[in-house]
Amino acid sequence: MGVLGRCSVRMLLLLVTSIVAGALGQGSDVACNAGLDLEESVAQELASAIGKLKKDGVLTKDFMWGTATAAYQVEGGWNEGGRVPSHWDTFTHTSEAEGRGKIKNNDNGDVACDFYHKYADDIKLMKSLNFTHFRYSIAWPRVMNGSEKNEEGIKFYRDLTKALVDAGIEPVVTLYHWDLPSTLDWRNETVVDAFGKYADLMFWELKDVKYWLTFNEIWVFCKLGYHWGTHAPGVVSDTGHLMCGHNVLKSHAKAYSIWKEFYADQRPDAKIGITLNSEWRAPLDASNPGDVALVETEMDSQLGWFAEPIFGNGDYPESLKAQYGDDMPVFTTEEKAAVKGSADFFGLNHYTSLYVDSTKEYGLHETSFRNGVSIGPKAASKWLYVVPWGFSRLLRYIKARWNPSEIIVTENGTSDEESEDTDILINDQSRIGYYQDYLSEMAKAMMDGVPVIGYFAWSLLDNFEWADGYDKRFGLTYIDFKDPERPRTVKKSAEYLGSLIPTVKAMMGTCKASSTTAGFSYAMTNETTKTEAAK
Ligand SMILES: *[C@@H]1O[C@H](CO)[C@@H](O)[C@H](O)[C@H]1NC(C)=O
Ligand SMILES: *[C@@H]1O[C@H](CO)[C@@H](O)[C@H](O)[C@H]1NC(C)=O
Ligand SMILES: *[C@@H]1O[C@H](CO)[C@@H](O)[C@H](O)[C@H]1NC(C)=O
Ligand SMILES: *[C@@H]1O[C@H](CO)[C@@H](O)[C@H](O)[C@H]1NC(C)=O
Ligand SMILES: CC(=O)N[C@H]1CO[C@H](CO)[C@@H](O)[C@@H]1O
Repeated sequence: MGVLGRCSVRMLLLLVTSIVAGALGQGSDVACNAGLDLEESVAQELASAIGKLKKDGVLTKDFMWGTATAAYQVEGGWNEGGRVPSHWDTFTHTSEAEGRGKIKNNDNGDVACDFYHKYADDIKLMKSLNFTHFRYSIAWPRVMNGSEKNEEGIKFYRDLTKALVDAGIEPVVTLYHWDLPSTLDWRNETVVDAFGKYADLMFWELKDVKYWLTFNEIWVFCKLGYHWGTHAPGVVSDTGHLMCGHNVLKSHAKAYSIWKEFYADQRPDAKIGITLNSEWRAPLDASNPGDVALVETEMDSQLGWFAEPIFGNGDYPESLKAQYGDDMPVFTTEEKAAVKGSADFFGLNHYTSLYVDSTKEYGLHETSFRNGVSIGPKAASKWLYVVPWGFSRLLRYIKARWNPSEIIVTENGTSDEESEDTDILINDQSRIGYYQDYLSEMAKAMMDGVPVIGYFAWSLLDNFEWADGYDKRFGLTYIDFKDPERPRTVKKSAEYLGSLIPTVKAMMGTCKASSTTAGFSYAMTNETTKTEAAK
């Protein structure tokens, strides 16, 4: 189907041209993007952007190309090897009325992708797809039961980490991707010390890990778990999410200080950060100052809530304090000092964008539609519209507001609806389009100096998609969840990324980097500069 076939022939010609040009010392004379098809031009944009960041000394190692997963979404083995229940087990095992009914088809993660038993094959798969990095999370209830450590669970992560390193794949480890031991509660401050002990244990045990993430998407698990109650532990409350967020920030700062005090000196090439999720927001009407001002407020309510304390001034944004008044938790002076600057890099998960409409009341401010037209084509998940231009806006915004020294895109991807027609799911052309368009926008932001040092596709495997159960498929690999063996079938999008990675590498240095040096401004918050690559 042409996609890969056509590419390889043209790629070969291009490579020969560039090798010859390189040998003649005129590598930069190859006209960037001229005569290239979309796939090649995306690869060339990325090669130029990576080359620029290398030249500027921002990118000191090779660019990180990875896929991402999370323990509860893929592992299964929920009661094996001494693992105790997490609040997701409790939530998915209760009666329909209490929790299970909130999950599509009453699904659960008991078996999931059976990654617990199949990880060795999955590492071979990543290797064949040319990924250099793998992001996975540790299930806290697998490695600790109460305050004791569980050797068998720890051994699983030691073995997994070693198998990756042996295969030449760099591990990137998230400590918390939503599976809290069921005896703990994020609203209760006792969780802070418990998290510190857990983090310390894992730092000690997994000595080969160079990239640590404390938390994944605080906004999602606090808001959905303790405000709307659609995720575990299913708490519906006006202020639960605020307490949750507060204790998570303190737990994060605690883990960071343990790392700095006991590990950082011995492991100078290792880093620790956090992953925050954010949509981009554009004013519904760019000529309405109310809409333009609302962009910042709404960004504060999702990204600024956590990014401002960690990457900014150590405290919550003023707009949040104004909105919540006395309900907003307050940091002590010492806590502020501990939270401020507590990350070596900025992890970002991004999927989609929204409009904000200041003429609507609070709670109805955000919309995916302007005059009845959606902000982009809809994916399967009800919240996910495909808006590539929002990605570069968001990256530029993060640089302009917090200026982190390094950004790692720790998740990005799109979903397909479950279907009986597996051919459609495997021949996933729309996912290829999503990756091409989003990567092209990322490259543009990088050319403008946004320090992106790595990109992780969500996800390696179709998996347990939380409240959507197995109904929404985000994987580069198709899994038949009705088959007890959980067989994997590589999708077209996996082949696309697998061929893109070496193509980008081969194109490095074939083209002169030309920066457009555009910074961020709210004037850019609409789609007028939509890329020519986007279809
Ligand atoms: C916790 O794990 C340890 C080590 O595997 C085991 O000895 C202990 O009995 C476990 N405790 C509980 C409460 O399961
Ligand atoms: C907080 O957790 C501790 C330890 O589990 C418990 O003793 C205490 O009752 C909890 N506090 C609240 C308010 O739930
Ligand atoms: C991975 O890279 C190798 C070497 O460049 C290439 O031969 C192979 O086709 C790539 N894999 C995929 C899935 O494209
Ligand atoms: C988008 O922004 C440009 C420049 O700021 C402005 O001229 C244009 O009217 C805006 N378009 C929409 C649809 O908001
Ligand atoms: C805010 C957001 O987009 N969150 C999504 C991140 O991606 C995962 C994929 O597993 C979704 O579950 C989240 O809803």
